[in-house]
Amino acid sequence: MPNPVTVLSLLVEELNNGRVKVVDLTQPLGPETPVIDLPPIFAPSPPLTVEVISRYDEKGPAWYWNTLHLGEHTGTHFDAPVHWITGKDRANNTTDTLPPRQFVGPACVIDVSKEVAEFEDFLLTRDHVLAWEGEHGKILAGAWVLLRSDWSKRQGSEAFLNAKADGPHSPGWTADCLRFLANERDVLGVGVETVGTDAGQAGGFDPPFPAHSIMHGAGKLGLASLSNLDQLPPTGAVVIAAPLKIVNGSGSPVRVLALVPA
Ligand code: 23J
Ligand code: MN
Repeated sequence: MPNPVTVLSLLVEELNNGRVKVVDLTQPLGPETPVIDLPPIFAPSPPLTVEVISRYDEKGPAWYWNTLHLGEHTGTHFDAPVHWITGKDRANNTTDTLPPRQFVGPACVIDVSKEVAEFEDFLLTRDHVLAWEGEHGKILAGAWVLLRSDWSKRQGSEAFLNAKADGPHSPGWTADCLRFLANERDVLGVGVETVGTDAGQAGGFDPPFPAHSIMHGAGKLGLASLSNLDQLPPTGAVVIAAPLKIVNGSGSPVRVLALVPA
């Protein structure tokens, strides 16, 4: 008897015949990978350093391997609810206790690349989301909302972090928009192409860092430093983003994949 056709056997067939593509939403992770630059009164997160343990040499004649040293929030990474004080007392709020169901979800991609090209401090509002929904349908509970800004196309740390005398400048979300997404749409989380889920100037917003404060306070997740969002349709992609199972971890570097209809 042939095996029954299931959604998973169909998925494998569609992957094999190219009707479903795997798009890598991850930046390369190396010593040059930009890391968030907080004001100097706060402790910095270190960039990646790599130390060779052995490379087919006297320290290990047949094997190559490295030791890594890096902040949890380096490069393309996952923010768990415990990362922010607003999420610190929630159940299952760490990288090792989040239900793995949350590591697979549909993506709503909001393209603001034209707006951001005109204004680097562009903030997505509730009305922008409502206009997007008018075109593409209501954002489903449990969906990732991904902000396509094309910011990942900026080459080098300086252009990517875009620090000025008054702090970094990069796009993000208004607090009102984030409350709408968390409370009225029950999203899985928000993802961005910039170094963190908040706008560059968000330290001065009310509340400070609203993407962190509001999303994590509601038990929602974050994805930062995403790439290739321009290869995703507005709806219809499925994102797989599973953090390392770090005990008590606040987040982790992550390989983010999207399954996309060709
Ligand atoms: C700590 C403080 C402020 C921010 C962040 C971390 C991040 O963006 C992050 O990577 O979670 S804005
Ligand atoms: Mn982070």
